[in-house]
Amino acid sequence: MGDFQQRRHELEQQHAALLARPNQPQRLGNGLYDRYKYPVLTAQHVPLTWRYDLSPRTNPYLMERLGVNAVFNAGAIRLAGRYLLVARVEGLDRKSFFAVAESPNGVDSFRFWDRPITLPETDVPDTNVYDMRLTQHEDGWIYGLFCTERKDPAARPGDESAAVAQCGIARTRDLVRWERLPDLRSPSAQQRNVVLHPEFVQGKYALYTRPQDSFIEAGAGGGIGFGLADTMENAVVTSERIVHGKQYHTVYEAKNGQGPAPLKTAQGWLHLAHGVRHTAAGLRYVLYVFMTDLQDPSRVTHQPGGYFLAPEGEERVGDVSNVVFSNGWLCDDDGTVYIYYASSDTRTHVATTTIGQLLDYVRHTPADEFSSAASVRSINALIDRNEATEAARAASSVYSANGVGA
Ligand code: M1P
Repeated sequence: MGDFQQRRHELEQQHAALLARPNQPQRLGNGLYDRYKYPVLTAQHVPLTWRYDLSPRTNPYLMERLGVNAVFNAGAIRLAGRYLLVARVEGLDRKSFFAVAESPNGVDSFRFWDRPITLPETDVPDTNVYDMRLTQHEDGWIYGLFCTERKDPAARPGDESAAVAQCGIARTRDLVRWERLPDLRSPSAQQRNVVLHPEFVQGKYALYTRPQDSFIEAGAGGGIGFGLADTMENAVVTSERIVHGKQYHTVYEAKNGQGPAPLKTAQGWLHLAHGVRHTAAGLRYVLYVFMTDLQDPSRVTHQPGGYFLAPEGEERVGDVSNVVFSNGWLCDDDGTVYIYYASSDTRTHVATTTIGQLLDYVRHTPADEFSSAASVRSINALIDRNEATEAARAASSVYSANGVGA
């Protein structure tokens, strides 16, 4: 076999082995969820045909021609029994695009469909698109809401980083053919992390928003907002109300944003969100969970203190280090929940839990009471309860050791 054919063979073998690699839950987690050993999607999962020119005539060195930098921030949906992710694939040129990857079980063997999504553009073409949230809406459509980024037309000459972020909207029935709708209009200068609620609220489309004053800073109006729109075909939110705001000395002090569309349970809507805080090493992104009222999904009913999931080990390092971010989760009929989260804007992971565990977590985890003294009171209350439990256990073992009650 010539060098070209040998190299091609080895690349194909390596790619096939990666896609076939079984994943396993890590042992003895925190009881909230099981993290899995391997990322479910990385740049190396992207098909060779997207990256290499496979002709020995035009690519005699078998070079990667269109390399991929990262695969992260994936929307998720269960469709006709399939586990599907709409991943953010970022090329070496820094442009992101969307691509569907499918798995038979939700935790491994994710394989990209043959081609990336061809997303129609609006009259004002996007420079970059990313972070799609998928919502299977009760109107029958699957909506993909994503961030569309364009250079700021008001940027000073020479300022090549000022940008405008808005909420792009597309809809589909099969994730293959997409209809692009006009971008969301809202009272805020910029928007990111906008998510469509799966049901009508007061007969209207309900949107979680994240108003921001500028491209990076959420600014004065930050937080998870909520607004209603009459239609998605020309979506306008005229009034946005902050339902979960940023707050001093919490894991969401700098900014926060709704993750995927919330999951409906008998007790309320479960929400996954990201919170951002300042550190001397830069911003730190973690995930947190809260629950809202079944009838009024904008009313927070339960808010456990602190974070739910934070970057660990190799997750802490990547293009934008110390970040976990999630815009995709899904729930099986048996109540298993698959949380797809990205680490450090580089790769995509899965953690599994159940609706039962999440409900227990939101209902029984103490809230943040916003001071060190209050945290110590919560710990002491827990120790008191544990001592009482231990005392009861010791009394019952003496009781049975004495043969009483046998
Ligand atoms: O780099 C971390 C994340 O930063 C942005 O999120 P937010 O708007 O909340 O700061 C997004 O660009 C996201 O894609 C990215 O993962």
